[in-house]
Amino acid sequence: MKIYDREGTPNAARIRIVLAAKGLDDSVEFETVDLISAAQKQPAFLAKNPIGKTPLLELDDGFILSESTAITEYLDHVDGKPMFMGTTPRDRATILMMQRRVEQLLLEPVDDFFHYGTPGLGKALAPWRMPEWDGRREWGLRRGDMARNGLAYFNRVLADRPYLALDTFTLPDITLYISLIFAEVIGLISSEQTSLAAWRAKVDELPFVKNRTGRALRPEDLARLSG
Ligand SMILES: N[C@@H](CCC(=O)N[C@@H](CS)C(=O)NCC(=O)O)C(=O)O
Repeated sequence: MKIYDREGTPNAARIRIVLAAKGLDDSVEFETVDLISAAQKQPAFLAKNPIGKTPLLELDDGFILSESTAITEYLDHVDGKPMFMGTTPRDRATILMMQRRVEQLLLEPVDDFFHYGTPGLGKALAPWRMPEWDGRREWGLRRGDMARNGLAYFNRVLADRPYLALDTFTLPDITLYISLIFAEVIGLISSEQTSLAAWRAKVDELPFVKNRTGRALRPEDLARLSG
């Protein structure tokens, strides 16, 4: 089994958390994709994922999956003991409902703010993610406002429950966690979000979150992003 991703990126972390929780790290070969040079938009990668995004899972028989939710669904079920996707009809449905909320209200606006409201991943990716058009930056900033509203919403949700969907850590918690890291890096987190901060500190200590592989950006990526 092979995973194509880039160390330290938010969606890579989603899958690496699942792999760590399932004890699958040693069964996986990682192939790093240089997102900053737009390798994910070149024909070799587009042949595997026409959307041109990581992570991507490739099985030994050539079966390919993209989209973190779909990859998580697959990985979570390979041992017949789903930890993140729920088992009863109500739990599964609640997980998917909250998952969609986190993506729509937080992860997607944060991603848009990063790519449209800031220099994003830089010049090589600009033709795909940061093309210049009238109002581009304003739209990015508005998506940043939406992300702030999303943060306020999840802060309220977590004021009186331990995790987003169930009493245990499930798929939408993974998505919220990586969204918080992403939002923090680009300066969207406010000190008023105390429930989120407490929840984040608790999740930081979960062994499969703490011990996941590929936590940090590669030094060369850091240098290119800050240069
Ligand atoms: N909906 C996708 C989002 C994947 C995504 O946005 N991945 C980022 C890395 S964190 C990426 O490949 N960005 C490069 C690009 O947009 O070209 C998923 O759930 O996996």
